[in-house]
This record gives sequence, structure tokens and C-alpha cells, in this order.
Amino acid sequence: MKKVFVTILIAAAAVASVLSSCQKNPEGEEGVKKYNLTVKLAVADSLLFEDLGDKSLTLSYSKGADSKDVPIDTAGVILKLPQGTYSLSVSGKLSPSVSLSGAASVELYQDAEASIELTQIMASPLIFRAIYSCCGIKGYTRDNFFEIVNNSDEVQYLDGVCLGCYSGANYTSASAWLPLVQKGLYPGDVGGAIIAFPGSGKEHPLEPGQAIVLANDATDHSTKAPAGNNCPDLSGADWEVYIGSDLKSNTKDTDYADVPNMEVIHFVSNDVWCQSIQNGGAFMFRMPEGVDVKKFAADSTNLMITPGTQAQTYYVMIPSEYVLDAVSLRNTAKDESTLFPFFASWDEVAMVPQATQNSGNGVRRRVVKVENGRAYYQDTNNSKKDFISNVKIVPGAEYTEVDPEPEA
Ligand SMILES: [Ca+2]
Ligand SMILES: [Ca+2]
Repeated sequence: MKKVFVTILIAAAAVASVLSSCQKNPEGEEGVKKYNLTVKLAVADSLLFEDLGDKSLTLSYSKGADSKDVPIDTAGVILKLPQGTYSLSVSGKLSPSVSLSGAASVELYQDAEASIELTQIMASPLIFRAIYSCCGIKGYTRDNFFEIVNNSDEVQYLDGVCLGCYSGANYTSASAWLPLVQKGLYPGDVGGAIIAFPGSGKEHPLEPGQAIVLANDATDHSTKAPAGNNCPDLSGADWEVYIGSDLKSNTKDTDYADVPNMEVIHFVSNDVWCQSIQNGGAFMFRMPEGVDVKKFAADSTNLMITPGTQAQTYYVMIPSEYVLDAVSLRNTAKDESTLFPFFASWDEVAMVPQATQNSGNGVRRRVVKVENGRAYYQDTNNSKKDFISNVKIVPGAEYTEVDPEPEA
């Protein structure tokens, strides 16, 4: 999920609460008193009621284990309900990529009114579903892979979608990049390169719910890595990263001919993309309409060396507003409180612990809903909550079960 446009406050405003007694009704459930609950909707300034128009919104109200849904619109709704404490939530869609939500709670022991302020959230249709980067045994690091899923209800096109990466470094001291990162400007090829899906716009569709596997090297690593490995077979990957010899004559990378290559937009490594993200992250972005990423990456005004150094390595700086999805991982051996962020707070809130090395495990996004066999994934810009750490990831496997809520 990207950006909360209209920030804010899920206000439990004006919850006319008044607790009268909690006396048990001697007449039993049949005789439980009922009161009117008036639910009103509020929106932050920049989201006008007109924008809501006739969009269908759903009000869910629950008391204990009971939950019911009713339609609600800008006029609000009045419900006659048995007394009790209710949790209220409103959800709906403004457009394919913009959803609305809000919540409140109310104690209904006399006629009461609740006002729910709606927050407008722009959800990225394309997100990382899984990242496998725990690496193999004896320094084997070529087996990383990434899954990208279409988490929306519309066909999405991968053409031109770019990936950047932070990799390596324990990052327990503030990076020279930190002041820029906090402003939402990210060095895109710290992890080796900026890569992109090729295509002119509509060559690589991804159906709703469909995912692809992007391998660093599209080969069977279980036979290539030293004995005792738990590395994946990536010979069936959909895409691979090939840091081609057209870029550097001394490339150490191998092109596995059966699997199409990502385009390399800009690079600082001649070998592996996003080699080891024990502590680091990956992000996905798309240039605005009409902006060619190769031209952007060739424009010196978009390039920087590591601040405070005389280094000759130039990185392409990617603005946050182009970012679709950002995920960061942390080395579990490090104290969380000593780590510094890789992304601005609105793109990414907290890191998910990396999987154990040579475990065959990775981090995978939580399934929050399954409808007609299709999984929907959690995306709240918080990797710690959105991802499950250290779980077996079978490249391209489908998920059909809702995952339990994360522990608090
Ligand atoms: Ca490769
Ligand atoms: Ca290839």
C-alpha cells in the first residue's frame, strides 16, 4: 500500500457514549433493550462527499462475536440494535486503486450517534508477495528470488515496472543516505542495479491474483549450491536478472536461455542483483507517464554518489512518489532499535526479520482473504506486520488459506 493521501484519524469522534449501567436484563435476550444508533460519515477536507457519489460503502457492526454488514452512504444510517458495545467499520472503493476505510466504537445503552471519519488509501495493485534472500550454504548467494503479485481486481501490466534494492550492510549506524531517505529519495541501485520489466506497455499482463517469480539466476540451485543446501529450483522462474555482458565485459553472471531477462537500467555490480538482504530492502516503482526510465537514469541530475564520500560510484535517486511497494528486512542478530530505516515512514514502517540462513525459508506476505480460490495479501506499508518471517517459500506456489493475525 502506498500513501495515505488524506491522512488520518480514524476518529472515534462524537461517540455519544454514556454508560448507564451494565445491569443484566432480567428478562433474558428477548427482553434486551434496543436503541437507535445513528451512524454518520465524515471525510477529511480533500476528500469531498461528492467524490463518494453513489459509491457503495459497507458498514460492518459487531458486538462480541456477532458481525453484520449493511450498506451505508453519505447520508449515514440509523440502526435499531440491542444494547451493548459495538465496533463499527466502514469500507469501500473510490476507484480500482483507491479504497476508503474508517472505524469507531460505540456504547449503546441509550440512543447514540457515532461519526466515522473515512481515510482514503491508495493501494498499490502490484506488490511483493515473497522474498527469498536467506542465501545458501558456504557463501552461496545466487539463489535469491522475488515474487510479485497483482493484488488488485484489474489486469496489471508489468511493462516498465522497475525494481531497486538495498543490500548488504548491517546498517547499525546511520547511513549517509538517511537524511535523503527520510525525505523520500532512494538510491535505487545500492543492491547492484536498477532493473525493469521490458515491454512497450501491454506486453506482460498479470491477471488479478496472478504472481510471477523473478529469479536472480533461473537455474536449479539445489544442484549448484554446495552439498547440504536447501536452495530452490528456479529453473521454472518467469523472469531472471542477467547483468549482461553488453554492460560489462567481465560479467560474472550467466544467462539461462530459457528464461527471459529483466532489462538492466543502471548498475553498479557486474554480478548478482540484490545479493544478500540480511539487512536491506527491495522496492518497486514506475516512472510517470511519458518518462523513459533509461533517460531518467542517464540524466546526471538524478544521480548521486554516497553523501560525504569521494566515491566514483553513482546511484540513481528514485523519488518516493514513483514507488509502488517497498519491503525491508532486518538481520535477526541485530537489535531492532539500533537499525535505521531504508525508506521514508510513509512508504515503509517496520522491518520483517530475515529468514535463517540456508533454511530454504523466506518472508511471505500474509493472506488476509481468500475468495473463489484467490488470495488477497495484506499491504499496510509495514513489513513487520504484513509479512510472515522465516517460512518455507516454494517458488510460484499458490496460497489458499487465510493467515492468522500477527502477534501483537
Ligand atoms: Ca543472474
Ligand atoms: Ca535468461
